[in-house]
Amino acid sequence: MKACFMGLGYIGLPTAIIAAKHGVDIIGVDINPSVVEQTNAGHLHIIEPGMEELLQEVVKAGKLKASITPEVADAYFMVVPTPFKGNHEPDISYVESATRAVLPILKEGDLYVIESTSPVGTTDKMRDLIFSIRPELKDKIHIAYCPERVLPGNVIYELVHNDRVIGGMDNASTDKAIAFYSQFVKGTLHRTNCRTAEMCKLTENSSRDVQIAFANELSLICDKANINVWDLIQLANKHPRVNILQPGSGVGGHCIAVDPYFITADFPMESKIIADAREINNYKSFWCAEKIKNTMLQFELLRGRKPVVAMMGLAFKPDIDDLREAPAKYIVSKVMQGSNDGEMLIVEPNIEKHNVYKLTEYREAYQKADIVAFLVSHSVFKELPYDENKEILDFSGVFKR
Ligand code: SAJ
Repeated sequence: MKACFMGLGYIGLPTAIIAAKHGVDIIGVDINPSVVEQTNAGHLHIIEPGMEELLQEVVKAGKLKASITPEVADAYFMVVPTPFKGNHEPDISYVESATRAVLPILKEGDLYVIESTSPVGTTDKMRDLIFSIRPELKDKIHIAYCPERVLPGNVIYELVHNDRVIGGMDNASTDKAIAFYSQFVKGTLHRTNCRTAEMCKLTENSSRDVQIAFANELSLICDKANINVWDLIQLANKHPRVNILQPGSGVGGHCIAVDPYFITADFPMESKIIADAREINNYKSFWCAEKIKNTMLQFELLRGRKPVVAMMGLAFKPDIDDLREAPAKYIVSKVMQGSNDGEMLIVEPNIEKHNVYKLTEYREAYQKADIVAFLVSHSVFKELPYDENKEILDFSGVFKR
């Protein structure tokens, strides 16, 4: 079995590596020559614990080879980004160009799968594209949509153990895709059609976004009502059918803050809660920035000097070094914009250097600061002693009980 993975990013590369480890011969394709070069040299260009060792193993064994052009295979996987355009409209142009790149080499009996998070109807569109250019392949190839579900940081485990949803264009396509994934997935492979599988991925991440928005909304209410939101949620969650998530400084990353827009763009009249949740989660970051700025002003008014402010955390969630689409980065830049309100200490214990900010060691920053804003609840922050002499803005629940 030979498989060609189009896209060697955060999902394509780990999936290709795990499939190779389970005996599939892999051609990994990326348009970025540096990614191809690094992959062939056994250097993992993404951040994922334990994955580089596996990459080196499969490259050495000759099971995985990276290239800038696709090669003839038995199965093709589109694992490329689907960002959004200016008005939060999904952009499927990378899926389309990856599909066009494999089109000339597709042959009877092949499997074509889209894994990229995609708006409903994308697989139908790509099927139409394939058959418009290669009409002789009609009913002769297998087409399916199979979204990934892995949590960054825990990919090695989740790629193998999570259940997956597989939506074929027809039963034979679903069978063929299930046969491929069952080579390395131990979780259950659930059968459905393409449109349901596409919507399922969007639903999973929108569901989490809506639940986080509920927690963030509660945090705004509690701030006004002078109630500790962390205590409140803990108590409410003692109810057997209540399970509220945690508020924070906003929702970041490249999935949950993006995918709901793929629903709201296509179904604007029907997706009120999903759209509101996006707004609430975005607003939460703005609110945090305003809260820090106001606390700085108050400090100066009361103490007659400018405060030292510690901004704790830059990553998009706890205990990772991934800063992509991080609310904390937005908050730091918003607070610093046009502000000469004192000394700013920027902290991110999971990275050594940042290309824009000078980083301060977290204990030193905490000790020096008058105002401490916890933007991410990294585990190391939880070991700091609560200091009542400081203004502590605990947006991410570092000191929650
Ligand atoms: N967050 C909160 N409060 C919470 C939980 C999370 O504010 O209670 C914030 C985080 O700090 C972060 C953001 O939400 O900024 C997203 O973090 P996350 O851990 O919820 O999710 P991701 O983006 O790392 O991964 C998600 C996962 N989807 C779901 O849990 C439904 C993962 O399984 C998907 O594979 C991934 O998106 C993806 O690639 O789509």
